[in-house]
Amino acid sequence: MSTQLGTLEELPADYRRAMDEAGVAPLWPMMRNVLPHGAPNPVTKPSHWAYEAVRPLLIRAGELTPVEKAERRVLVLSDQGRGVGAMQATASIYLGLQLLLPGETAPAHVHTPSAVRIVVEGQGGYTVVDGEKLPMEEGDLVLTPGGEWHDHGHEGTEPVVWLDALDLPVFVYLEGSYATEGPLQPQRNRPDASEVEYRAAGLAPSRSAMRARRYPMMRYPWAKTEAALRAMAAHGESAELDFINPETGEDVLPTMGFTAMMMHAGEVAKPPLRSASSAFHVVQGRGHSRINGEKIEWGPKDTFTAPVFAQIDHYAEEESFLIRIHDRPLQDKLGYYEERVR
Ligand code: GTQ
Repeated sequence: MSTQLGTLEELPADYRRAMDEAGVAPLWPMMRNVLPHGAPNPVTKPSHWAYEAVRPLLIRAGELTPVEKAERRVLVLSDQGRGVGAMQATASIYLGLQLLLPGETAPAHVHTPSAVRIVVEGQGGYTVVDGEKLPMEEGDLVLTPGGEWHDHGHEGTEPVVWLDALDLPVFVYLEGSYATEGPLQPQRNRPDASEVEYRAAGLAPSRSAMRARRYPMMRYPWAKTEAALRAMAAHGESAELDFINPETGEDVLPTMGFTAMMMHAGEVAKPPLRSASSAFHVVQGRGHSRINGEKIEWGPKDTFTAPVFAQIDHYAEEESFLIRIHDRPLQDKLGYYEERVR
């Protein structure tokens, strides 16, 4: 039913020159580029980063570039559809692997984009957010929401690596991305809120005594996440839990959402087609996924991505735990998040 739209070549040369000079262009030859029929036409391609391939390069970065010369010592995971150097893993999600060596600190700064760290390996790392010292253990999710000061440190003896997920591409696109630098923060002498204030599901600090913070919980310890997934999956098939703000029940950040998934060995998961893009980080386990027909074989600590509306089949060859990073919260706010049955 779609009519063939006119092309640029059909138009007389003098008219095209005159439009150029006037700084205008006809919409109709470009219409389907920006408004394709039925579904978007993503630039993003399924991409996969094997941790065993990236880790040696990260360790070498530790030898070549002192943290003082890097501010953040990060290797950026670039979407294959955009090419190496692209600061996008999907249209809206930036991913990087960050290395901190024993005794190092990464200076305090604050920026407009929000970040989440997913700890990949090592012990003794920590992030200070708005004065609160957050320990970083493998699989932990640590938030540094936009507008909150944060610095990183390392009190252990082996390298610490984490995966950074930022909504940086959105802020760059909006010409809203910038940072301010400052001195390392004094640390509050108390355990983080996940340990003392929101330790048990269904309990929160008494309303009479508290001034609710916008981001009340900054760390989601993996030990608790894994225990919750195991309890759920013990009574059925695969389990998936959303990470939420314990005060509002909403997503942990304005633009990015996170889930924890558990699949039993031999299990297959076929989620609906989603308008959100996604990245998967393998906390533990091994398997493969077919993303739009492309096979990605994944192992522990690997990361892979799927474009919007991708057909995704996961096969767990071993018991597997994945963290899914997605941009549904942003799409919800823009009013177009959608799922399609397959
Ligand atoms: O740790 O604050 O991967 O500001 C990119 C930008 C990490 C960070 C990144 C950042 C950070």
